[in-house]
Amino acid sequence: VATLQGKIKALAEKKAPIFQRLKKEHGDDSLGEVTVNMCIGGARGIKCLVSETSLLDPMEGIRYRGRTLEECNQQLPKASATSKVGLPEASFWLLLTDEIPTDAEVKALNEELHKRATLPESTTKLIDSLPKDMHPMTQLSMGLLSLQPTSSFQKNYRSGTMKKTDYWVHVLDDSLSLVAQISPLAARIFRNVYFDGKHIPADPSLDWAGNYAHMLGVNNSEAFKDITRLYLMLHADHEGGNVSAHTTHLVGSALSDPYLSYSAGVNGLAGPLHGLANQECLRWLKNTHATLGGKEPTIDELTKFAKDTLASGKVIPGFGHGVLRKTDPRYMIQRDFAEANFPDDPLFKLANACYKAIPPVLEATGKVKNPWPNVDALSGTCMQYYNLDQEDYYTVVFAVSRSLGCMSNMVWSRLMGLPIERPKSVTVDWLVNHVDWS
Ligand code: NMX
Ligand code: MLT
Repeated sequence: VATLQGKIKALAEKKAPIFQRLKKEHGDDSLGEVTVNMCIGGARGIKCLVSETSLLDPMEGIRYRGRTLEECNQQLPKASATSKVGLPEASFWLLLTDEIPTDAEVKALNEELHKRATLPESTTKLIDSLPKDMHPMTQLSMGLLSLQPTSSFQKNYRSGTMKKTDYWVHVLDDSLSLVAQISPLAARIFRNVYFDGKHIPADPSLDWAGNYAHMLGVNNSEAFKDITRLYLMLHADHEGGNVSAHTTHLVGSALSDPYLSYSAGVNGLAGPLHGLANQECLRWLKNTHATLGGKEPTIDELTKFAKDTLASGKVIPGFGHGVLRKTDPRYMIQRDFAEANFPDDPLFKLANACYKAIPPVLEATGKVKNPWPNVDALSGTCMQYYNLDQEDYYTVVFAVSRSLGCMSNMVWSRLMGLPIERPKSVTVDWLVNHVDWS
């Protein structure tokens, strides 16, 4: 923790004067106008958030601290000499410090996470008492809330002795614990819902993601551990404006602690237009596969399925994006993994056929700004190949990953002393009175 703290502090000291100069010397510079469509259109394109950890380019995709996901995958330390996947907990270090950690640093981080991973009895009791048909995301959100009394930030704020300049230290402390606890919590929910509460103990010799895969207990192969590592690395962060990151940031800006904030973020991730799309997408693929009697679909057949989905008033899950304007690089990286590991899997073949069939259907609507697949179009397909085919659980895996980005972002928000978030809202009458009707 001391090394991590020292690195974050040193980076913050480098950044602080730049931040202060921006505030003082350029505080009134314009970053563009706000139009009526932006105001009534989900704030799309308005630059009104600072998120230090990553930046999304509509064509190129996300960069973690300036590095593309391909670069992260290459440069981040690996679990073993044979693994080709950058470790997600190493991406947590990168998001926090702007540095690729050494193997020794990741090892130390993993030891720290293992130390903090125990769940209090109050949490295990609560989780074990929840009905099995309660959605796993609801359970995860409740589990995170139940951990809230352990928050160091909350305790220190309450004691009245914590200086504003020390907020981040306690947020970092909580973040490490939350990241450590979320994987056993998520695994416990999985085993309760699908395996009658037969739990698999953690393996402290494993890395954070490998251990999570191990505790899920659906597949003992190294390939399943690797796809879990890849999944958790790819979903970690997507700049600050997506619903889960933005919600976590917004709630945190009121100085709610990391558990309260991330539980709220998880609730946003549970929506079908955001993280839940991976569950919806696999369900869509499975239904299509079953309706076709398991045979390979023609493009014409898939086009008809896609049109039927639109005609029923639903969106086609896994396609489109609020910012991206081409195929999500996270989709492409998962596709490469699938090509290399299970090219003949029927659902992967179906997902590939969808890549050809669906974009023209969406384009033909004349309104969809990005007809290309996003990360959710393939993540479930990868997981089901390794026996994780309980699609209602998929968004929980997304949430385990997104804790890395949301927590890193929260540390930096407190370091920068960002204020409570409070944008201005207006009424439709106000808009009517403020536009030029002539
Ligand atoms: N299927 C059907 N209609 C769509 C789709 C889609 N995949 N994508 C966009 N549209 C519609 C959208 O509903 C809107 O219709 P209307 O004007 O009637 O309300 C219109 O096209 C314009 O939307 P866009 O400006 O292209 O997209 P927006 O930024 O509003 O929304 C998403 C972005 C991601 C919410 C939207 O593309 C969508 O609903 N996709 C399917 C769900 C999905 O895959 N979500 C996961 C996103 C990634 N993640 O992990 O969070
Ligand atoms: C995400 O990873 O959060 C999604 O792609 C949604 C987004 O960026 O808006």
